[in-house]
Amino acid sequence: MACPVKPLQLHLILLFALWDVCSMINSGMLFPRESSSREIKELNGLWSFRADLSPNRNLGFEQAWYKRRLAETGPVLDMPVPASYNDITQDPKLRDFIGWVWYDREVVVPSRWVADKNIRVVLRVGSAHYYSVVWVNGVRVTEHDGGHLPFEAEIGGVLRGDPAAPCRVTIAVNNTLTLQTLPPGNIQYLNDPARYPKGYFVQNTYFDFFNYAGIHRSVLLYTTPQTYVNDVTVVTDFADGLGTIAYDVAVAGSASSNASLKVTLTDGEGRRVATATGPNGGLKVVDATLWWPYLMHERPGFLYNMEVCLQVAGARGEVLEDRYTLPVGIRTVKVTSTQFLINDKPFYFHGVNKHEDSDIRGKGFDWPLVVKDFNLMKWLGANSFRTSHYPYDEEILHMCDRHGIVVIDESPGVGIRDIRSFGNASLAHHLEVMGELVTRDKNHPSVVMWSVANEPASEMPPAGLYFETVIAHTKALDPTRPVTYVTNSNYARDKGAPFVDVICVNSYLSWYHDPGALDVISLQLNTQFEEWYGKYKKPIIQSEYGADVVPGLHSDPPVMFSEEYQVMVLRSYHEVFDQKRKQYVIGELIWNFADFMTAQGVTRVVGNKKGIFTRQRQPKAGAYTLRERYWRIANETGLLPPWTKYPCSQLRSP
Ligand code: GCB
Repeated sequence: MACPVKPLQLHLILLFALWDVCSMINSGMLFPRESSSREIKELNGLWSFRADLSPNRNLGFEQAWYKRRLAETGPVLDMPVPASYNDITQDPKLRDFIGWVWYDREVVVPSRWVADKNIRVVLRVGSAHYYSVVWVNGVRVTEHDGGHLPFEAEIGGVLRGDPAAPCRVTIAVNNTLTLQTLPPGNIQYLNDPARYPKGYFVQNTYFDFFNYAGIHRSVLLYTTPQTYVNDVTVVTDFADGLGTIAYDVAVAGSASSNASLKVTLTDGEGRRVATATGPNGGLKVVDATLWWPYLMHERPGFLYNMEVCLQVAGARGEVLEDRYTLPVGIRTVKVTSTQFLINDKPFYFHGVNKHEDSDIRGKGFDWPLVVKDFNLMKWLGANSFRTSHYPYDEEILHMCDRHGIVVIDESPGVGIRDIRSFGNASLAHHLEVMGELVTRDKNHPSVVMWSVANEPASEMPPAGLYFETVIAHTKALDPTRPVTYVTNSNYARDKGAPFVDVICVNSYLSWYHDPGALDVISLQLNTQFEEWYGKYKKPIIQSEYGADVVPGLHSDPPVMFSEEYQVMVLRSYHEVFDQKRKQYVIGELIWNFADFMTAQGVTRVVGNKKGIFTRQRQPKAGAYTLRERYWRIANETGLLPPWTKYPCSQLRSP
């Protein structure tokens, strides 16, 4: 039964959700960093693991598996963390498993952390997909709804309860999606006894990537003093060479009202360039070096370090300190009706869409893969990417900050296509997720825009109020960045388009529409742009376009799935981009950077093959086409250091 959203109900929900989100924001989610007052202990490596294969998937809770070592309640597997569990074994049941899986491991905690009552010990999970419950020594310490953002719990109290006990961390993770989760999904029981065994069910999803699950990002313990820097927010600006950093520090803990704060800004060489005192204020930087995107400036990704030093008097009059250092890039972002401006200069997105996806690891974070991908993006001449279709590991955003790669930061709002996913519960959760995302990523200079969703059913009547609310809420959380969602609907029927700052449109001309008809791309793409711009007078990014390629398949004249066909699709799109980027098209993001795994289906040949790189990161012909183009655009529009001038002689034609 459809659940239409009523305006009054919606606004009440919004109020509650806002309150929730604000209290969440106050709780802070600073990236863990070591300092003279903070230590970190990583819990990555091998954990014990068991999938709950019982018919109702609830045996683990019924038998309280969290009360003892997992190995004491049944057979366990070795499971690496971080990693998706799906592709680690040869068992198809585990690859396609839906329900609760259980992880545990014991950790040696330095005795000083437990003995010293001035120390807070925090357990942090970078992300686990989708729903998590966490116990320490059998005590439930937190739970989290959502598969792509961090969560944490202070566990010092539990550890001090029995200082002699080893610290056992148990995490139960459930990948079941509902119409109210982000992304949404639903479980369907197939009850025909002639065709399916008793209790048979499938999980339907409305997105095009494998629903990898498990503990996907680092798990760690970190310490802070009892009165500590809980959050930092910076907003930067500049005028006439003078950079300004407005900062706001949230302090938490018993002595927070007596804390004194000092903020020191240093440059790349460690020279002090500005100082301030108090929980909020401004830093002025004379002759500021701005943060610039890769290929837009000779010195991209410049970061200052902002150290916050908090001091309180201890019980015996001693000074207790907390120090936290935040990298800060000084830059501005603005949008006009035809341009995207970074530091008041037009910025053209020539980039990619990505996925967190690779062989064996699934969506598990992996440094070699991350660094390889950055090298490939730089090789390609890409200056930007969209975190399609969920927030990525924060380490990736740190890389973007340092390398000047510009990011459109997307929420996991992908596949909102069922009318029931526009109801109040979904909306409240979407607002909460935007709160978590903005709290985590607000200080990254590389993040220039929020994307609240990908290809929702934005033509459905509730979509207008729904997205007006989500977008207004996101802007309230962060008034400094534009907000968009990515659409594939029709320009005239799209209910949310009036509320976005930038139109992001996906289209697969000569692929899903008019398959094989390369000759219609130019006309249809031109019409697409003119209609969207004519109606909304907002700058447009072609946020997806592309074609599947089975690597090594050749055909001339080109046919679908051959390397030549992908090249022709790209070239046909590029001709139109080149006309329209003189007017209001502000970017092009290829779908996709690399091949990635999907659910099985008749249109997917072991996953989606629209990558310009294979899943193993080898270039297809389209990669060379794109490389030639991106470097040419960069050479035309950027101010490149001499070593990056693209040597055209090295171009290889497909
Ligand atoms: C889209 C989706 C993306 C898909 C892609 C495709 O529009 O946004 O998630 O993977 O099309 O290849 O079908």
